[in-house]
Amino acid sequence: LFFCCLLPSPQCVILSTCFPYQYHFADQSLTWTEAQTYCRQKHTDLVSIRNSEELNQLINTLSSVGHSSEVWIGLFKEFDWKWSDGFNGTGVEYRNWESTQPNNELYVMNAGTGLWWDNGATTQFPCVCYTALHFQRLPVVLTRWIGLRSSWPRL
Ligand SMILES: [Ca+2]
Repeated sequence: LFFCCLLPSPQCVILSTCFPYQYHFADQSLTWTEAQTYCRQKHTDLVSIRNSEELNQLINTLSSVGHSSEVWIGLFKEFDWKWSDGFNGTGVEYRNWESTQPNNELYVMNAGTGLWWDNGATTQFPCVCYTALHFQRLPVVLTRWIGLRSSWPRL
């Protein structure tokens, strides 16, 4: 789980565990490029997966809607593997290939097992999109309490 730090300051506290993205399952058969267009219109983009937590969240999202087979994710090949949303930070190299994959195709599908397969441009699957969640600020009372505590003298 991610620890969400709500105040980017020395007084930052870890309030709770949470997950920074909301995943949306789109139950219609689309090619990867159609799925990308759909996700960009309806949400933020096709989902990026950068670690096992996010992969688990993807699988949980699918099981919560009773879907246990293939979905497109945001990974595609343009010389190198890239994420549809342009993500290029920590975890950009995370992969969960099935042992025989990739085999020189362009677009990546997450199977019901959580393993990844590359596929061609005409293959159709449902997809998973995401939106980033925006966390609310700390309540004023809690912010004040943190401010007070930081002014306590050292013992
Ligand atoms: Ca393949």
